[in-house]
Amino acid sequence: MDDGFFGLLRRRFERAMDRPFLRVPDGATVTYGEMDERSALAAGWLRSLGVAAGDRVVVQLPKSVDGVALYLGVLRLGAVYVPLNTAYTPAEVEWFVADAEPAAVVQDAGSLARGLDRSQPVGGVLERGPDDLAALVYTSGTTGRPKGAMLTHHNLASNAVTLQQAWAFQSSDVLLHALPIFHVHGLMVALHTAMLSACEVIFLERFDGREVIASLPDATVMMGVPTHYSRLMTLEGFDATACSRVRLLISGSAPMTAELHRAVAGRTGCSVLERYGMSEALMITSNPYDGARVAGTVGFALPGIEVRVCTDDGAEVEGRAGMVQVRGPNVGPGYWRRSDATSESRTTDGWFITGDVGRLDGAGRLTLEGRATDMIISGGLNVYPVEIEQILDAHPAVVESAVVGLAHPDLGEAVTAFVVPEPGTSGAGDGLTRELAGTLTDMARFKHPKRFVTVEQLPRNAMGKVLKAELRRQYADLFSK
Ligand code: MLC
Repeated sequence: MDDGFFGLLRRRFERAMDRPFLRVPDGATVTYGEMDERSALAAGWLRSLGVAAGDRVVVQLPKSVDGVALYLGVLRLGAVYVPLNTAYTPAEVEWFVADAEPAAVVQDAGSLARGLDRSQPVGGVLERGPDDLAALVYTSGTTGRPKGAMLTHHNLASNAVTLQQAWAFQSSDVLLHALPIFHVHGLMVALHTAMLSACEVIFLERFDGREVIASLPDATVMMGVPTHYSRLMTLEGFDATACSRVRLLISGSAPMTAELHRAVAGRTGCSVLERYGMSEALMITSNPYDGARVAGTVGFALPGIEVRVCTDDGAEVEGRAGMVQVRGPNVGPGYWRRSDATSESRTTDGWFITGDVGRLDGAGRLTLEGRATDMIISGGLNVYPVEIEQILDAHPAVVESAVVGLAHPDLGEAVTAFVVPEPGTSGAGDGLTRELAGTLTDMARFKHPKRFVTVEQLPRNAMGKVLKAELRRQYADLFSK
């Protein structure tokens, strides 16, 4: 037993109590010492609500300093953090709560602030073993039923230490943070690395291109999804002068096109460092800090982590496309209460099957080439077509539907629904579209199709399987017109 991931952070904080941690938009700064105290209050508040070690705490809150304190309070108490996208609807949250069976659900920032102000701090750090759960991060699945990816204290700690070293984080860094903190990227890549370095974080409530550009001159590092960079490219002021202190622009959560990579370098003088990861395995590969960052590739396996590419029959290949598999201290123990999904995601010799298709070159550099599943990544958020198709197909005016991701200049991929209306359906146009959009109200807005296209039939192969690749090819320019 040891004191887990929070213990590791705490030992770092102890040497940095007076140092600034979060700089918030009104200019105020929260020091590491203040955050330490606030997290002790959060642990006390949770304890007063009956939360004990091992219990899940579901959190759906706007990004805030108290939200960070709550996360650290959960870890400090040895409980399990379950972050939810603020866009999830009450019906979606209900599902997650039923699955996670939490001891507490925190959705109200006001109650959290009052709770912290009144609680008795828990100053110590509860003992935790490396294999104890620290977080459950929900991801949807190919069946449309979300799964909670389990992450242990050891997963979090090992990945944070690896990233801090790989990206040369120092206490003198200033990280520009405009990501949400309910996902791995904003929480476990950005904040963990910063906290482990005890550096300062410019903590923006959300991504706003102008605000980011106004903050850039103080920053040494920024992390974002490709959509953040493509939005910055549409604005004046995203240039080498704004980036004069920046030593590192990092991109992840979705593929960055080689074109965008080159455009950012041309404007700012910074070669974006693209890295690759996922909720189930945190960060897996990264382009080098020292060395060529090759546009369109996600770099090399991080130290201590192994990546291989295998064909369907399990043969390991180099220079050819296959399924990307990973093994290492970053890989979580599986899906919460889903031993079926856990074993499906492992090879018999214990590697985690990512679901991404990629190619390794002779030097070990990975290029991603697609996905084995039809998952869509829209603006850095994963969307599973089946979830939407099931609802559309249930509508009486719909024979069948197919949801695909089409290239989109802002979102990377945009959710697009192809719908075959029942013969004789009068409004196979706007009327039907409005009606169908209305059936999706229990689903977070970011998953809603950006476009509905009515078609007479869906393309199929000889086996009757819908050819989504064919739809993607035929309608490739839908969003660029
Ligand atoms: C918002 N909207 C989206 C969307 N985000 N639609 C599709 N895809 C998205 N990603 C929609 C809203 O539903 C709303 O629609 C409208 O856009 C305006 O909402 P908003 O909240 O004002 O949007 P905006 O602030 O512009 O957000 C866009 C964004 C944001 C790209 C800045 O989505 C974002 O920060 N994405 C990053 C996600 C992230 O952190 N991913 C990491 C996953 S971890 P309407 O119809 O209601 O008007 C992971 C592992 C790893 O993948 O390796 O990192």
